[in-house]
Amino acid sequence: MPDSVRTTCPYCGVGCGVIATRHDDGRVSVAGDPDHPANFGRLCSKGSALADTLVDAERLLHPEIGGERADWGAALDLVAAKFSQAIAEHGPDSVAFYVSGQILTEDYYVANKLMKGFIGSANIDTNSRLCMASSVAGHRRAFGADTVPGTYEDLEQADLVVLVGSNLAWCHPVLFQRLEAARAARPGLRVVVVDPRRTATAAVADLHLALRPDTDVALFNGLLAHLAEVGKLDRTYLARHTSGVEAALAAAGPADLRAAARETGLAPSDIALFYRWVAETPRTVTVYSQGVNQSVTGTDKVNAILNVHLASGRIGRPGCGPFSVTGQPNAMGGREVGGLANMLAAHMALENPDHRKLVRDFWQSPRIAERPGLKAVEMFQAVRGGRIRAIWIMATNPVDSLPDADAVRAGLEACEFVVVSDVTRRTDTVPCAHVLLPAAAWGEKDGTVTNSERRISRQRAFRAPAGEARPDWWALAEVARRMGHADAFDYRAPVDIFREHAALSAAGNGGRRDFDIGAHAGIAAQDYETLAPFQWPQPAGAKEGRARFFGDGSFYTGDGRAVLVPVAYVPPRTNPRRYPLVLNTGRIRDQWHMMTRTGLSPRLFTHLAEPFCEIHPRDAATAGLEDADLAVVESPHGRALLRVLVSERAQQGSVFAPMHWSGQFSSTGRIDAVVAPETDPISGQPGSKFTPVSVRRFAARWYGFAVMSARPASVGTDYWALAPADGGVRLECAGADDVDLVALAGRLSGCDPAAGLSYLDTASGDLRMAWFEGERLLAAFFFSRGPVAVSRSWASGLLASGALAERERFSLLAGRPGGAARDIGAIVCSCRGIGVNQIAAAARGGAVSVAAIGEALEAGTQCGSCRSEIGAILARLEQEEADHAPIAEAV
Ligand SMILES: Nc1nc2c(c(=O)[nH]1)N[C@H]1C(S)=C(S)[C@@H](COP(=O)(O)OP(=O)(O)OC[C@H]3O[C@@H](n4cnc5c(=O)[nH]c(N)nc54)[C@H](O)[C@@H]3O)O[C@H]1N2
Ligand SMILES: Nc1nc2c(c(=O)[nH]1)N[C@H]1C(S)=C(S)[C@@H](COP(=O)(O)OP(=O)(O)OC[C@H]3O[C@@H](n4cnc5c(=O)[nH]c(N)nc54)[C@H](O)[C@@H]3O)O[C@H]1N2
Ligand code: SF4
Ligand SMILES: [Mo]
Repeated sequence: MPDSVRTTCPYCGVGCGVIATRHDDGRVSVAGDPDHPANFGRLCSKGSALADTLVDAERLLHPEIGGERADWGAALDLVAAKFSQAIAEHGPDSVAFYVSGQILTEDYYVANKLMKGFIGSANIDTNSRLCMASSVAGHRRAFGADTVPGTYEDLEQADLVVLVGSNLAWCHPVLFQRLEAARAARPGLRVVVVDPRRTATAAVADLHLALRPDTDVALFNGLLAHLAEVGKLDRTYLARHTSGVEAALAAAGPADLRAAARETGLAPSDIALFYRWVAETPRTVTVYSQGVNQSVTGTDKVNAILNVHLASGRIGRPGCGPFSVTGQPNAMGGREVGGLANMLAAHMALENPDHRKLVRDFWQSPRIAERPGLKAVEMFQAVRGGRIRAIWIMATNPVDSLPDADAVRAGLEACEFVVVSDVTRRTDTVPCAHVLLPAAAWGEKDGTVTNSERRISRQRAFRAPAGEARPDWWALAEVARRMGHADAFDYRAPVDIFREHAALSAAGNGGRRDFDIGAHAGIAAQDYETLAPFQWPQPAGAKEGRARFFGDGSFYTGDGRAVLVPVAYVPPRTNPRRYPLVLNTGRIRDQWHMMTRTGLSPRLFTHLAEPFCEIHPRDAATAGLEDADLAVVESPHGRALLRVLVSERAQQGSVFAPMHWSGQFSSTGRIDAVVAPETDPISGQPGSKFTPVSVRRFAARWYGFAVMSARPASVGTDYWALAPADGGVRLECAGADDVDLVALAGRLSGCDPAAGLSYLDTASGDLRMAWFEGERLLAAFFFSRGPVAVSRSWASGLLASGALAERERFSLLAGRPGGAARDIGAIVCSCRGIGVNQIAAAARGGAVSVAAIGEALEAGTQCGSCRSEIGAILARLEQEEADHAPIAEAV
């Protein structure tokens, strides 16, 4: 294998090009690919830590049946037999596949073909149901196809970028960097953020509209009405290329700022400013993400946004258009192969008999699914009800990521036959499996992915699969073969599948369907190897892909006109007496979903290392909560125990919790156990951002923080959260009952309680213990009656420091750095490991801008994801300089 391989980042939908280089000592390093048109060499914190995840430690290395090692042949035979048996006894709709936007297009294509064409059911759905389904449904209602019209350059060429329900700075960091670079070059480019929370993205916006949760339709209906009132509708465009404008305007109601302000909770002046900016800016791009999609009114939110763009003719031209950014690396690829239960392959429609015939003829399949299958939430309800008797879960963790997650787990535990394909055994879904199939991971498998701007890029292997891991497409094809479909699944390599997928996209197309990559239908294996990133569509004969759709005003509806869908605003349902707050959930900067991969990188935990809930100071006061307390967040579905972060970033009435903490990293951080399984009636997407909850203080008798050189086999305290650290792990814990803390520390660290150093402050009750092997730290524990006030970065740093001077060893018992040792404070820039205290010191030394901090410390110079936080620290410092107050640890 060559030393350097061009591939694509396996995390977010920006789809950055990555160069992986193997060094002589076997080490792999990664860098951004300067030639990739998504990132031009940039990477974010997660992308640049990819090499840390290439460890075999927790990998699933061979198949297992019933918890015992098995060989591939036996495992595949069993899967085929169990699926065949269920189908024979209970029909094709008694089995299901639940797949993921994190498998490659080739894997996805095979899964969809097997289920829809050969098993004959449409019971294949994907975690994209939790992610993009409302956008898909909205696009199809408006455009007649699931088409993303624009391209990343539009954000750079726009004069106004409106980010709705998108924390772009943390979730699509490289695209955000491109936007920031464009703003720096052209200060006239304005950014508006529509998000109930003051996110890192909102913090740098020209205008932040912190609307009440789920009131977006009121805001955008109001905008449509405003554009009509001030004469900014493009009447020519509307007449030529659209239908439905009158109905949409009627549904939006009269222009009424005060009504919009009442529904959204925003100041009328802020709404007026926003409306004015949109009205006067033809080059407007509206980027939207999960604050829009993950809602019981998600599809209507999408169409309210699309209506504004269609009504003003701002679509399909440079620098303007609606832009749904995708979350997962291959969310788009999954949509292209028809991985959703209500879609057919190649953007064809399951409900269209001509399409069904076309696909069936193309596949030469014995049957074709005739009606939509079960959507994710319904699918797992059917598992629970015993209607699904065999399910194959691939590259997703429904036990953590679906709403009402405890019920999902109970369903899987009761299911007759569960197959899980994953790369790791450390997930909460793995224990539910009867058969475990080890999948080849990023860097070990070949195929293609499509990013948010419809750009198809290659993922390429640069290392041998761990153990007996095999690519997902192979496992699927082997099962298909064993179910009697050998000829149709006779693929030898991913290129065979890609060729077929490309050919199907072109079959009977002739411009009638948006997705057409016919130019690649005959691609040679060698050309697939070197395939450069391209945007679809690229029909047969086209030299290159196309950047934009709809510039010509023709759409994929029956009459070729776009549809403005009338959407009525419906206020969200709450239950203020029992559940006074609304739980909002989402992402943090340095973690990816359930942390199965980012969780392997100590540096990605330096920013935030615990499951938390962000709550407004007034709500905290009402609930009797203080910063760093623990809180029970509860809904009728379940509860979570989380660290409290009191912050004005939260809107009053809302609490925010990250989605990332699974049972692998915490006792009770699984937030989806709390989230309600309410879905959008059109898209079936859950409203993961809106669950009425109660929040109360958890009465802990003791709190602990520890660093240890090895992960304990189990923790078992009421609250705990583990995170890797250089040289070991760090642990937060707490309990409601008094326990023997010395014995607890001994059990967790595996050290003899009598052999360590310890210090008990009888007045405060603080207890500190440390164990050493020679001069090297083995474990240190800090217990306190209240939340433990010890610098986490300092204590964790000592684990990896090797021999400690006597003074440093004793400083552990004092609970703070002694002598010359400096506490760098909480890490802000995880790429360079720069803490808040270092930033503060540099600022006092004269580095008072984000750029100057970058020059002085290199903080914020690699991925740039922390730049808005550095800015916030500088602003706070300036304020505090005035007050002569010391600066606290960030976050
Ligand atoms: N670091 C990181 N990046 C990721 C991922 C990750 O796990 N970690 N996952 C990837 C995936 S799969 C996805 S889907 C994307 C998601 O990317 P985003 O959608 O940007 O991320 P989220 O944090 O889920 O939610 C975005 C925002 O929606 C806001 N919101 C909540 N309710 C409402 C509302 O009613 N209206 C509006 N307007 N906003 C609301 C939330 O406050 C939140 O800030 O991120 C991708 N990128
Ligand atoms: N409350 C709440 N819940 C949410 C969300 C939210 O915002 N709030 N967001 C939702 C969204 S948008 C999404 S996308 C989902 C994400 O949630 P999940 O889909 O559950 O996310 P992951 O934990 O990334 O699961 C991917 C799994 O695939 C494994 N894997 C990685 N590569 C491969 C491979 O090549 N083959 C196989 N077979 N396995 C592989 C990983 O180890 C991991 O276990 O969560 C959803 N749930
Ligand atoms: S922005 Fe970050 S996570 Fe997303 S593709 Fe690029 S490097 Fe990967
Ligand atoms: Mo997602």
